[in-house]
Amino acid sequence: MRIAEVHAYSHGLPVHDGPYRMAHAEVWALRTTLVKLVADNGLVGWGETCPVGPTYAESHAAGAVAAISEMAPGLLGGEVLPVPLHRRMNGLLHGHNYAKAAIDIAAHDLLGKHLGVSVADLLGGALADSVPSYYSTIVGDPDETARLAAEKRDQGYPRLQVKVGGRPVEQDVETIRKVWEVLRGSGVRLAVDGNRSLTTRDALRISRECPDVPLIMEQPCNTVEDIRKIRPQLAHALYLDENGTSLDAAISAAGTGLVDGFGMKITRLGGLHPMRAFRDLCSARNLPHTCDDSWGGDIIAAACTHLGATVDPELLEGVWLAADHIDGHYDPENGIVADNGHIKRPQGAGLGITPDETVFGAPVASF
Ligand code: 0XW
Ligand code: MG
Repeated sequence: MRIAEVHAYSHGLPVHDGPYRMAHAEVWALRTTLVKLVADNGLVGWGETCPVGPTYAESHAAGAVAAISEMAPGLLGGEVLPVPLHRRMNGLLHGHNYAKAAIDIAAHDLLGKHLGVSVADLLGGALADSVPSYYSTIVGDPDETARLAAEKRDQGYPRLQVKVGGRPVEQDVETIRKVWEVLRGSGVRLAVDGNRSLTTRDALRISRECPDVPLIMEQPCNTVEDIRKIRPQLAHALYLDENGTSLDAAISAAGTGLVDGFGMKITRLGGLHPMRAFRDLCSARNLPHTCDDSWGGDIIAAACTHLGATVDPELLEGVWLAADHIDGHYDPENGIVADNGHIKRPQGAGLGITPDETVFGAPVASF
């Protein structure tokens, strides 16, 4: 089976309860990029990539379309198999993992449909029919964040991620302490995500002032160097997110004992194929991790869910969905949602969802 056509679509996703606020970003609407691969046998596969604004990572919605357009002519006629596909993509464009990921996901969807197996099967096989999700708050008022924490605890989420940073650290400490008041004893795990924003001074202060709270600190500071500097002084477990920019960076962080786990994004590593290797290296080092993406609709959500289902449940921190902030679904019947804090793995071949492509309008680029 070979690639016969590549189409890119650009679709707006307003944040219906916006803004989604992180330390360095406040987003009201996102632009997602969809890829449709058509094979020479007529089968179709879908992929997606959606940066959460221009300041979260080195990725941009317009850049995704440009990068896909750069690679697409050279992909026509190529096999729909992950190893030759990645070799081709890397020969056509250096970097731009977030754009390559959309093509990689579409190829997995297509290959699964061709073979009559799910994407989870292609990734080695599912260990569960449902995966845990987690809820992520915005950087917000301490009392309001605690109220939300209680609501999400009651909805059955096994994990909560509280965003901090971009304001006086006293407010972050107050927020964490108030949230822990409502989570303590419930079994809900807590992550505190600085999204690169904290000085080493403030990250150390959060750890010192919350010694009794069994939180994990996610990407507190901007660089690996800052994180390495504070690591020996922290009283808490440390996870890397934004700095895990490649498989190479993840291997270094895991192999040198820099971190206790990862928040990981499919698009940051370049797709499901590199995520499979990441999953296995984390398993070898017994490191927990999420299987997320930064934003996006049912296509990226299905990819995260299939991947998450193949992770040792002991090591799966959760699959985050943007669905809570988006109106409607691409697949009107089998849209991906969290129910009771968990997500059912879509059934059927490939990603197991059928997007209504009229939602996306006409392609912005076709090859
Ligand atoms: C909570 N997320 C998975 C969603 C936003 O894109 C940020 C991200 C994170 O953990 O940094
Ligand atoms: Mg994070």
